[in-house]
Amino acid sequence: MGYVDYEVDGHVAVMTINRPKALNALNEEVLKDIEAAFDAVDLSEIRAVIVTGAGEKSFVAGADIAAMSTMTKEEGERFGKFGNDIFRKIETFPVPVIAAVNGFALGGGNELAMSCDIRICSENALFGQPEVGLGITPGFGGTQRLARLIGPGKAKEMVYAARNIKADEAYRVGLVNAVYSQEELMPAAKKLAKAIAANAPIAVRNCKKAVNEGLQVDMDQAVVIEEKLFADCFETEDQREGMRAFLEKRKIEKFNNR
Ligand code: DAK
Repeated sequence: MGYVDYEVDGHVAVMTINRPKALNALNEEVLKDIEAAFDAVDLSEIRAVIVTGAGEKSFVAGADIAAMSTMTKEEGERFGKFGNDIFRKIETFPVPVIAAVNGFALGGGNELAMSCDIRICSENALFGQPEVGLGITPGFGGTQRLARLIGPGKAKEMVYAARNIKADEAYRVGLVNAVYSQEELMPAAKKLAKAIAANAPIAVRNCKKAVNEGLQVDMDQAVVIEEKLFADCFETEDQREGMRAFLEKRKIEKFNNR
């Protein structure tokens, strides 16, 4: 995958968007490579994914402005759907996805980070939806996910005023879970990914589904979604082994994803 480096470290996959000349901006090829990287994940082995950007300056500086500059209405609509389908694939990807935001996360970059389950960032990270300054609206879910994550008031301020926020403010408003130095960011992302990967994989996947699907419906329906996903776990070997280990007062050696 030309614009995405893919590495595996145990049960963790690390995807690095690698187009440094354009601060990792998303054109159609980069988006295709991101999709191909997710399609290539071996879900029998991988239990968490980390997405980051190459270099020390930028996670993703947005959708590619040069590529968008000449689009017609129809092309814009197609590009929006293309990106939205990929970001939705990430959002609903069976295993948790962590965005390790190592610099600019603007426009499509912030939208990519928001399609991940968890965001952590470096101190130099900058988040924003600057699209209205370019004469367009956010087009890869920015108006939707930002409002859901940090609340409509703050999201509207950022979107309408094209106001970027630094790492400390992103932490304060809940857009990121933690802020690290550049050097500490990837070790912290891997530590978190490995902590996730050490738990029963089917249970973790079901938790992701429960949170995501439950947020789309009212509480009465949401608890039914949770009940079903909870019940499914009782058909797994990992549930039996996890509970047996507790009762036998021993540490679980390894969950087998069965
Ligand atoms: N697209 C294309 N190239 C970009 C880019 C981008 N988003 N961001 C940076 N680059 C390129 C620059 O053009 C420059 O290329 P050369 O001139 O060297 O060839 C190189 O990366 C380095 O950038 P700078 O020289 O500008 O670096 P600085 O450190 O001075 O500034 C910056 C960094 C991130 C502050 C600045 O580059 C910047 O403001 N970039 C644009 C940020 C931005 O506005 N991002 C949002 C893009 S809009 C939709 C679908 C999607 C979207 C909307 C609608 N539909 C279809 C409905 C999404 C829209 C966006 O994401």
